[in-house]
Amino acid sequence: MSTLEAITLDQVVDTNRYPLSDLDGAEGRAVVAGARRELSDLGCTVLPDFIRRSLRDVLREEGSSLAPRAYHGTETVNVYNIPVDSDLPEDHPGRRTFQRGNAFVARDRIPGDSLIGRLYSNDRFRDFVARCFGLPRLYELADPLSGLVLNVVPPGMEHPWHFDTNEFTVSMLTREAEHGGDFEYCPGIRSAREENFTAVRDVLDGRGDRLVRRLPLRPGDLQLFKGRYALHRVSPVGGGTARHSAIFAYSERPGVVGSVARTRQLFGRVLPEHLEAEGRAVRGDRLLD
Ligand SMILES: O=C(O)CCC(=O)C(=O)O
Ligand SMILES: [Fe+2]
Repeated sequence: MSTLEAITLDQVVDTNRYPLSDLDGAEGRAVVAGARRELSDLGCTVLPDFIRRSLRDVLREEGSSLAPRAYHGTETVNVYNIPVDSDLPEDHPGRRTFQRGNAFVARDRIPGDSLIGRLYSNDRFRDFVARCFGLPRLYELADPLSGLVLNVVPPGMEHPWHFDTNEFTVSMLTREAEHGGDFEYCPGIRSAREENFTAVRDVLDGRGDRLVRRLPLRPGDLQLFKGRYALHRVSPVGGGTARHSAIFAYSERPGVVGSVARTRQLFGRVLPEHLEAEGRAVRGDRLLD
C-alpha cells in the first residue's frame, strides 16, 4: 500500500482506537480479539466511532447526496429470498411475506473517492475485517453493482426480516432515523445444518421477543455481522428522514458475482458481468436462500 493510501485511511478511520496499520501490536491484537469474541458469541460486533467523529456530518451528507440514486422497486419477499409462490408446506415460515421497503444505491453509482468507496477498496481495512472474522483473507466482490451499496430505508418503510446470502456482512450506519429504524437480529437462530423453522416462525409472528436483540448504532460505527445465520431486519423508520447505511460486501473467494434474478430484484437491472457469471455459482451449504 502506498503512503498516500495509508495517510488517507488515517484521516478517515479513528486509528488511535483502531490501529489498522499495526494489527500485530498489542492494541491491534486486543481490538481484533474483542471483535472475534463477540462474533463467536453473538454473530455480531460493533466498533463505535470507527470513522472519526469529526467526519460524522460528512458521512451523513455523502449518504444523503447518494440516496436519490437508489433503485426503488416494489417487491414481495420472504425471509429466505426464495420465490414467494414456492410450493411450501402450510406452516413453513417461507410462506410469510413482506413488502421490501428499502432501496439500494448500486456500487457503480457510488464514487470511488467517496468516504465509503475508499474504505471498501482499502487493503488494510479489508485485512482488518478478515482478521476480525477469523479468516485468512477476504476479497471484494467482482459484482459491479452489489459489492458496495447504500441501503436507503425511507420514512414509513422497513427492511423486513431476512437472512443474508453472504455469510459475512460489514456495514456502517451513515444516517440514523429520527426514530425507529433499529437494527434487530436473532443471534444464531439457524446454522448450516439446522433451519430451526419453529424459532423463525415465532419471530415472524411477533412471539420471538426473547430471541431478538436491538443494536444501538451511530453514524460511523462499524458493524460486523454473520447475517446468514442470524435473522435480522431494520424496523420501520419513523419521522421525516430516511435511514442510510453503507453495506460493504466481501467474500472468501475471488470472483463472486450475484445471480441475474437477484440482481434484477435489487437494482432493477443487470450488467454483462451478471449474464456471463450465470451458472458458475458455487455454494458452501444447502440452506434455503
Ligand atoms: O442496513 C442495514 O443496517 C441492514 C441491511 C441488511 O440487512 C442487508 O442489506 O442485507
Ligand atoms: Fe441483511
